[in-house]
Amino acid sequence: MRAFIAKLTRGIVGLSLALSVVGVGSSAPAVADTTSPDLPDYAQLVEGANTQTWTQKPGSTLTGPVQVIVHVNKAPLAMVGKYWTHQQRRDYVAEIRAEQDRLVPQITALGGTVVGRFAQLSTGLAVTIDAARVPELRGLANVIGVRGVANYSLDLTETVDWIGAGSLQDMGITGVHAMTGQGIDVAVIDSGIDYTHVKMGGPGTPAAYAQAYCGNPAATPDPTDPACLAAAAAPANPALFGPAAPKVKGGWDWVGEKWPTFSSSIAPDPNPIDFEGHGTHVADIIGGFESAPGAGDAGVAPGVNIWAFKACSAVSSSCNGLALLLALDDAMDLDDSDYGVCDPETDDWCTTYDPADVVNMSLGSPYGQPEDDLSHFTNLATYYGSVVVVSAGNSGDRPYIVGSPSTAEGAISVAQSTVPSDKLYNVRVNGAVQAKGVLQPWSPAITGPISGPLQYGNGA
Ligand SMILES: [Ca+2]
Ligand SMILES: [Ca+2]
Ligand SMILES: [Ca+2]
Repeated sequence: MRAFIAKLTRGIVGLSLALSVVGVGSSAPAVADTTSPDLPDYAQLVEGANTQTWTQKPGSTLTGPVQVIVHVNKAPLAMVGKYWTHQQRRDYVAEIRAEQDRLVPQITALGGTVVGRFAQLSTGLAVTIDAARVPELRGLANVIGVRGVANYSLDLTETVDWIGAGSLQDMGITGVHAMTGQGIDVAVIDSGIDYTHVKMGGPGTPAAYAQAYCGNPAATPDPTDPACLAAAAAPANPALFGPAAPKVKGGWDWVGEKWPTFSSSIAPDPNPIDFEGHGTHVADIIGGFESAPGAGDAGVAPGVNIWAFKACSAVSSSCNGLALLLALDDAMDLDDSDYGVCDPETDDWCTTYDPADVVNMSLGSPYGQPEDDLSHFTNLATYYGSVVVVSAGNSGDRPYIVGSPSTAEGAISVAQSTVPSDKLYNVRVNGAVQAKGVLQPWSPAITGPISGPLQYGNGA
């Protein structure tokens, strides 16, 4: 938690500095834009998606620690601040923080622990608390919703040329109009990114990765090695990660290195280096460079800037629900100017309104439900101006299987596609049951009858 607190503290320190400098000239935050037909009143929005969850059932007998988001009746920046000045936004973040600070002792008195705060997509608090106390949490003044935090699992799709991206890249248009995604900021919320990879503009050597992950080019990367854990949580090499890096321009690790295998809680740090691998693969598909000139293996949009927000485990295929929410909130202010990290008046690289142009989440939870905060955050992020792309899932062709948050109204839900070389085989079991089986291009060729024990999904 140390780095997490350090980041919040960094914001708070910056805030107090800016407030002390401004004084007379500061104006009150502008009135919320009420002319938009896209979203209802914020309280309605939260309550409307909150009517059927376990957190509201009066007879719930759940006990034991649960993680929840406590929503406050105050619209987040994504709903009100799109056209505000830097100072208006900073003032509003201070208002949000004050309201959150007012609630903290009340939550603590109920036995809860605050484990995260939001401002961009929610004004609420993430809280760990005994499930039996949730109704009391709901009853606190100015609290409009309490929802459980769900974890998600990683999905992966594999095709670039099949979707026509190669044709766009080959149209021969160069310069600022090149069809490569040049200048577009894409936030990849995933298992982190190996920014030493050659496709991310790094050296592309095992030694460079070992240096980044373990602090020693001769080390064998190992997520149980204390030296690796320390290096993977320390600030990254700015030549490979940050504004001066060739591809991965910034981000944050909202989950840390140990969850869930070696620790039950997240431990955010400033270094989203990937160990699991999924996030690097996804980032490469989105915007990887060619591995060598003329190699022809660039990603869909090799001109984009990539931002690495790590919310999925380094050591399993799970994504932490709270880390996902914190990551999506973080991606709405890429340079953290709303928290005082930079000032558009004095820093020419700093931008008042800079949500990621595109947010990618190749992850989900099957049978997606709307009463889910990641769906709620996704809708607000699209309202704010981001295009949010989420995988539909890898769970096959079944009714209602599509996962959240891809089921959010604002998300672009992307399902796996089969390429033309796929073959469809009928599988007949004892002559009575017939099912369809798909061989992927990488499957071994069938040379004769297949036989073996019949295994059901439930392990029987
Ligand atoms: Ca890390
Ligand atoms: Ca941010
Ligand atoms: Ca900003």
